[in-house]
Order: sequence, then structure tokens, then C-alpha cells
Amino acid sequence: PEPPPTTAVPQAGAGTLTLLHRIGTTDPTDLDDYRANGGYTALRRAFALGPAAVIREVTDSGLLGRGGAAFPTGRKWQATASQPDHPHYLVCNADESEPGTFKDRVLMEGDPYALVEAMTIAGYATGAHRGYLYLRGEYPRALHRMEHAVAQTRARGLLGDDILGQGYAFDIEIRRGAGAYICGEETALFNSIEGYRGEPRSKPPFPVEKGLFGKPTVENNVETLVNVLPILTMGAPAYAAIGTERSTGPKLFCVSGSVARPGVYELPFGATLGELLALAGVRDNLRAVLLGGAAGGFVRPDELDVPLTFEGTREAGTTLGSGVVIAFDDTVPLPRLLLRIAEFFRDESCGQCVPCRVGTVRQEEALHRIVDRTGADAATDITLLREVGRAMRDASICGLGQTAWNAVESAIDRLGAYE
Ligand code: L3W
Ligand code: SF4
Repeated sequence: PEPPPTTAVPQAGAGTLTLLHRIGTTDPTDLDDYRANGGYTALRRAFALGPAAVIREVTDSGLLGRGGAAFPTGRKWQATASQPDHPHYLVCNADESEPGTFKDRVLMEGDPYALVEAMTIAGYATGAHRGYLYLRGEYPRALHRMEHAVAQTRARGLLGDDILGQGYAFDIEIRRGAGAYICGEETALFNSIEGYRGEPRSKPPFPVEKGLFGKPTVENNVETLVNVLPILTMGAPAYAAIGTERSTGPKLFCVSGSVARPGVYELPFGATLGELLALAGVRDNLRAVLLGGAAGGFVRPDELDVPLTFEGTREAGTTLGSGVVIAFDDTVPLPRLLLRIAEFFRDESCGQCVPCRVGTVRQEEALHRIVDRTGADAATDITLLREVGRAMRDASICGLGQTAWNAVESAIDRLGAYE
């Protein structure tokens, strides 16, 4: 039976929708409806172009990874395609676990065939014949939709040994996560698929060279892959004309917190934070906005003109991450919120390396002392937090430890959290 709905219909932002255009208008359980609404035109174009030209299109589009790190997708695909070692694998990271992120869920629940088609194109371009979809365990509806879409496309010859009669073989296996944030880190995710503990590996070697089962692997986020469809249907130049010069294309933003209309918004890169919050109905008593989730940073109400681009947020001393925008009005107790973030990182640290395993505990303890007023004074604990934060950032193996101090630091420095 169909699991109960877990997501509201996403609200459209201003302008034309590219990534969300089928959501809410096309039946996500009907392959014919998908095909009647533009489905599988991108794969046909990919077959007409050939793998090398598909990679060129993706490179020329300027597409940057949407999972948070903004790595150029074309460069990743090219690096994998050129590896002499075989087989090559494709992994779609659908473990969406960054607090405040729910865009990939909306894509998988509302337009599941798009992800199947995009994964097929990515596999074709990079020489993979097997794709893994690693899906967050807490997304039963997305799982149900994706299982249905994979089974239906397989039954209709859109997955399998000879896709669209083009002689290309590709299939998708779905794996469910089991609730660990760290398994969204790309190499911990490989370990999880392989049946080992979800612990990150040291990089290099990068996955493009030695990834899943030690073989060349492309790993992309759901939203990244779905962008490949408009790149191929509209062509790289038209796609690159959307957004800004360095952050091209459309972007999904997950808006939540103290707003009237929380949801997933699609806007071209370059819209300002203020414009996005106006669409979502921001309240007058706004105190702060968290960009990029728990791994991100806060901005103040007087900084809402920051452009929502990778470069714009970086220049403003914060991050776009995977598109998280959480608004907090002045009724939210900031110190308690920071404590909650610190608890999250302490709980989710895999414990493999000392700076993160110990640092996340020390960070939480110091924040507790400040909130409970059980320490000598807040200034002493803030000094300690800075030292611990620097050690975690400099010496942790993976992004979890490296970013575990970001939000707390920005709350202290930009918001004056404990003044
Ligand atoms: C080949 C090289 N490939 C880097 C690849 C690398 C990876 C990608 C990015 O994510 C972000 C953080 C938070 N040759 C390469 C290369 N690559 N150099 O490019 O790599 P990297 O190491 O910059 O980042 P990462 O570890 O993949 C860290 C965000 O992730 N984050 C949480 C994200 C949560 C979600 C979610 O819930 N959906 O995304 C937490 O830290 O923004 O920037 O593929 O292999 N020379
Ligand atoms: Fe594990 Fe944290 Fe080290 Fe990452 S930084 S490997 S989560 S202990």
C-alpha cells in the first residue's frame, strides 16, 4: 500500500520552473504521463550525441554539484570516463540528511522517472552499466516511488540490456540508508553499500579513480543529476545563460523555520536571500537565517541582499551548501539552538578520528556550560570553543568534523550569540 504523504506540494518560486515543472502536474506513478510531458527526450539526445559529447555538454553547462560542495560535474564525469580500470559505477547520493534539506525528497516523490532517466544518461556518459541509488531510510514514500519507477522502466526496456534498442546496458539497484548522517559522505556511503561500517575513507584517491568496490565511480547528488535533463534538452549555452556566470542554472532552495510558506522553491542562481524569503513570507521579527544547514552559517537580517550563488555566499563569509534556508525569529532561543546543533554533530560523528570524536563532545560540553551557567564564565568557554573548532576544521578526516564548528562560530561572530 501507498505510504502516507510525507511532503507538502512544493511551492513554485517566481519565473519559469525547470526542475520542478512536472511536480504536482504529472502523475509520478505513470511512465506514459512522464513521456507525454517531456520524459526521455534527454536520453534520446544523449544517444544521438554519444558519451564524449554528453560530457562536453555537461562541462559547457557549468553545472556544479548540488550536494553542498559545488564540484564541477563535467570534470568528475570526464575523470571517471577516462579511467582504464573497469567496471565503472554510478552512485546517486539520495541520503539527504543535512538538517533542513528536503529537495531531493520532493524530486524523488514527485518526479521519480526523471531521476531514472538522468542516472541512465550519467551511466552512459561515464561508461557505467550499474547504478546504485542510496536512498535515505527515513523516506518511505520516495523509496516506494523510486522502486515503482525502476521496475516500470525496466519492464518497458528503459533499463536493462538494450536500452531503447541502442545496445547500451544499464540497471539500477536501490539501497536504503539506516539513519546515519555520515553515510551521506560519499566514501562512507561506498562502505555502507559494500556492507562495512559507514566510515569515511581518506581522499585521495578520489572516487573517480577508486570508489565503490575500489573501482572508478561517479557519485552525484539527486538534484545534480536531474539538472542533466534540461542541459541536454535545452543545450548547454541556454542552460548556462540561467543564473550567474559562475553559478549556472536553476537551484532548489529548502525554506523552513519562521516563514509563512515553508517548502521547496526553485529560483535561478543570483536571486537574493531577501527575494527568496519574501516569497516564503518572512516575519518582521526575523533574528537570523541559517544557510547551508547545520554545516553552514548564520546571516543577520541586515545581510539579506546576499546573492544566492556559490561565489556570493562564499564572499559574504557563509555557504550555500545544499540550499538550506532556515529562518529564525526573535522568539527562538539561540543558545539552545546551537546546543541542538552541537548535539547533532556529537551524535552523528562516526568516531573514527580524534579531532571530531573528541572535539564534538568538548564543543557540546562548553555550550552546555554557557547555557546552564555552570562554567567559570562564557568568555573562557568561547576561547575553548575556538581552539576546539580550529582543531576539528584543520585535522578531521571528512566534512562532518571539518564543518561541525561552522554554525556555532558564525553565531558567536555574526550574531553575538552569547552577549
Ligand atoms: C576528482 C579531485 N574528484 C574533489 C570530488 C569529491 C566529491 C566532490 C566534492 O562534501 C560538502 C560540504 C557541505 N578529483 C576532486 C574530486 N572531488 N576533488 O568532488 O568534494 P569535497 O571533498 O569538496 O566535498 P564532500 O566531502 O563531497 C562536503 C556538505 O557537503 N555537507 C553535507 C551535505 C549534506 C547533503 C544532503 O543532505 N543532501 O548534501 C556537510 O559537510 O556543504 O561542502 O565528490 O570526490 N581532485
Ligand atoms: Fe568520522 Fe568525524 Fe572523522 Fe568524519 S571527521 S571520519 S565523521 S570522526
